[in-house]
Amino acid sequence: MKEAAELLKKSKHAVVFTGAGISAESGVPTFRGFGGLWKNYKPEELATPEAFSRDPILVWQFYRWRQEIAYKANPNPGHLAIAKMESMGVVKAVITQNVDGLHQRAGNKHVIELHGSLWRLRCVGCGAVFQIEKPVDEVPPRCESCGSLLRPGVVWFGEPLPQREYSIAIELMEKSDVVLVVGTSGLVYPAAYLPQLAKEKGAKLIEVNVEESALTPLVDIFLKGPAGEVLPKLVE
Ligand code: BJW
Ligand code: ZN
Repeated sequence: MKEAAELLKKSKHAVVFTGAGISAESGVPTFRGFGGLWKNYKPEELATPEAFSRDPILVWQFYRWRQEIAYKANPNPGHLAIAKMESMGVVKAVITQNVDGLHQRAGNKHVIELHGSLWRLRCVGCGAVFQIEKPVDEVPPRCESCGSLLRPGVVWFGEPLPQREYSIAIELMEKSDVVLVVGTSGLVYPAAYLPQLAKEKGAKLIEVNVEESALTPLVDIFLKGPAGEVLPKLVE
């Protein structure tokens, strides 16, 4: 813990890379593991473009439920510690796989959303993008300008990551000297490739997780425990 805190303090360009585990203590379910969404729901029936064409109402019921959970949730001490690291100038950016918007609500200004957001909708007809603040009222929602279906602005399996976000993330990782990896299984690509890239470019990796992940063999320091307990200790 002390060593990790020192590394962060001395860093010139530290970046945080987060997954669903950072929001677990806010009551937002993770995907894999205990209580994970993919234990009870099949990703191929809910989180692919094919699923959406087949049954947009079913897919939207799932995402409206996820919006409701995220809407009621609040940033936890883990999110707040990361926000403090950014305001102190220790952390330059947060690269997240999460779609819940909790890093922004915690106060982080520089957040790269690799897998999109629950709070953006995109028209499948005209491509218009709508920013929302609350869960959708009706499912499926429709486009104000052309009447086509709106889809959740998230990245489904088989879809490319948003180009701009992905290239900013690569640049940040290449520049980083310390990467703090929090609450991700490291199983989903190409996102999981980013900490590996930083490592190849010479960065030190610190991981916070309740259990070992696919990225653990790569890291220099592994801090075992819930993000909401470990991260506040790092900024003390
Ligand atoms: C705690 C904690 C606490 C718990 N404190 N820790 C290479 C190899 C094999 C397969 C592929 C490959 N490259 C691509 C693929 C295919 C696929 C993929 O990766 N599949 C694997 C699963 C096998 N990838 C894709 O399809 C990607 N697209 C793509 O490759 O496109 C190519 C293409 C190019 C050009 C044209 C067309 C196509 C897209 C992947 C999109 C992933 N989307 C999802 C859903 C987003 C929308 C939604 O939210 O519904 O993103 S899937 C889901 O997984 C979500 C997450 O962001 C992502 C990562 O999960 P995460 O965050 O790591 O969560 P968990 O649940 O896995 O782990 C939680 C962790 O927290 C655990 O470790 C716990 O221990 C820990 N934890 N409590 C700290 N309190
Ligand atoms: Zn439209």
